[in-house]
Amino acid sequence: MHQNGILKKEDNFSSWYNEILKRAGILDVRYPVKGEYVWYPYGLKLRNLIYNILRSLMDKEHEEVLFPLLIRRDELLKEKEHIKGFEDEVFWVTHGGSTELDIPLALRPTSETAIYPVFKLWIRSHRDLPIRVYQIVNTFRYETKHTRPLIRVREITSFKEAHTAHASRAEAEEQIKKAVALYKLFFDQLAVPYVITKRPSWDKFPGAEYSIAFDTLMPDGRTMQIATIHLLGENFARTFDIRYEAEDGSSKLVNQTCYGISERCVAAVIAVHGDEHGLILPPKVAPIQVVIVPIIFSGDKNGSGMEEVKEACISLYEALKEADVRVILDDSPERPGAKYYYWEMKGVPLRIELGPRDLNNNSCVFVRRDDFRKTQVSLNTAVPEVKKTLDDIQRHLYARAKEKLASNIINIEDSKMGKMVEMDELRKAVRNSIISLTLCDNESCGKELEDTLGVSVLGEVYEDKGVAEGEGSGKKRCVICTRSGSRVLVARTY
Ligand code: PR8
Repeated sequence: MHQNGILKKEDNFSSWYNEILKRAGILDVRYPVKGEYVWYPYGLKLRNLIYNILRSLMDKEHEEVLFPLLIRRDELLKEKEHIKGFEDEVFWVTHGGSTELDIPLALRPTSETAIYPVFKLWIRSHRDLPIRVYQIVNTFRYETKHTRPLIRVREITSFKEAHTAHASRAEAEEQIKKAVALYKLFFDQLAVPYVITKRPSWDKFPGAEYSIAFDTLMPDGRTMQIATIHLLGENFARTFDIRYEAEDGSSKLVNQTCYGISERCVAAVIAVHGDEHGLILPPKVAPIQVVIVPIIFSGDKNGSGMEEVKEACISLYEALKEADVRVILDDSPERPGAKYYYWEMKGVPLRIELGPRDLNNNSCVFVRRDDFRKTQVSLNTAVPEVKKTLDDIQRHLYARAKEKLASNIINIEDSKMGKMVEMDELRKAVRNSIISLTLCDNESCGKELEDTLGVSVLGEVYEDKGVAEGEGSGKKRCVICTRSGSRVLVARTY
C-alpha cells in the first residue's frame, strides 16, 4: 500500500478503481439509481477531451445527427434477432402521467430501430448513398450482470454510435475496414493498446452478420471490450424495407454497418495507465497537462527571493498558456508535498517545481508523472521543453502499455498437446493473460471451453495475425475435440 492509502491496482483492481474514481474526482457513485453515476467536473473534462478526439475523427467522413430517445414498441420489435438480443435489457415507458400509453415506448438501448425507419424515408436513389451518420447520446440497458462505473452501466451516458448505408456489400465491407482504421487512430491517441478480433458467431451483435471488436487488457488480467463494429448486411434493410433505385432502375436493398464506443474508453484510460499514486493521464487527454508548484517555505514567506519566485512562476504560467498548454499554477497555501500528492492523484502528466535556488540558476525542475524522473530545465527553454516532454510522456505511456499487453498474450502450443489439452494448464495461463489457442468452428467446442474455464472466446485475430499464431507450423488442432481448427484469442472478460 502506498502512503496515499491506495492499493496497487494489480492486487485489487476493483477497490483501486473505485478509490481512484472518487479521489481523482471522476465520478460520484452515490447516485441512488443502480448503474447510474454522476460525472464530476474534472471527470467530465477528461471525458470531453476524449470525445473531442473521437468527434474530430468521425467528422472527417460522417455527419452528426440527433435522434430521439424514445422508440415505439412495434418498431423495436420488428427485427427478430435484434429484439431477441435486447428484450431483457429494455427500459419501458408505459405511462404519460397516469394515462397508460397506447403504444409503450422504449428508452433506446441502441438506435438501429430509431434510425432505420427514417433511413427508409431519406434514401430514394443510389445518389443518396452512401449515408454515414453518427450521434453521441445516452442509451439505456437494463444490465443484469454486476454493474460498474463506466464499465457496465445502465445509462450509457456517452454512446457514440455510427450508422451507415451503402449500395453494395463490397462497399459496406470497405466501411468496416475504415471504421477499424478510425478506431485504431482513436485508441492510439488515448495510448490504449488493443487486440482486434472477429467475434465468434454466438457472440455477435443481435441482427449482425458478423462483429469485429477491440479489447484491451485490464490490470486484473481480464479483457474489456472497448469498441465494436458490425456488418449488418441486408438484415435490417429487409426488415425496415430500406431500398434505393439503382442506376439501371431496379429497386435494391441497402447494405449496412454500425459501430459504437461508450464511456468504457474513459475507463480504459484510467485502468491501463494509473498506478498506486492515482491517475496517470496521457497528455493528449489530460484536462491539466502541467502544474506549476512554487517552492515557498512557510517560515520564509518574506525571505529573500520569494516575490521573485512567484513572479517567475506567473510568467512561466503565462508563457505556457500562450503556447496552448493546459497549465495551472498552484499557489495555494498548502505545503508543496501535499500539492504533489494531490496533482499526482489527478494524473497531471508534468509537474514543474520552482524555488529560490532554481531561480538563482535561471532554471526549474520537471517531474514526470509516468516515471517520476526529475530534470533541471533552463527557464529560457522551458516552453519548448514542456512540449517535448509531454510528447515523450505520451509516447512512453503507450509503449509501456503495449509492451504489457504483448507480454500478456500467451501462446498455447499445439505441439504440446498432441491430443487433449490439460485444462489446468489453460486455467492457469488465462488467470492473468489473454491466451491464444486453437479451436474448431464448432460452437459446442467454443461453449464448452467457455463454460469449463469461465472465459470468453474473443475470436480470431482480425489483422496482425502474428499476435496469435502458435509456433508450430503443422495442422492446428482444436483444444477440445482435436479436429482441425484455427487460432483464437481467449480471455476472462468484463
Ligand atoms: C451496438 N449499435 O450497440 P454494442 N456499459 C458501458 N459500455 C457498454 C455497455 C454498458 N452497459 N454495453 C455496451 N457497451 C451497435 C454499435 C450502434 C453502435 C459498449 O453495439 O452493443 C461496449 O464497449 O456492441 C460495446 O462494444 C459498445 O458499447 C457498443 O455496443
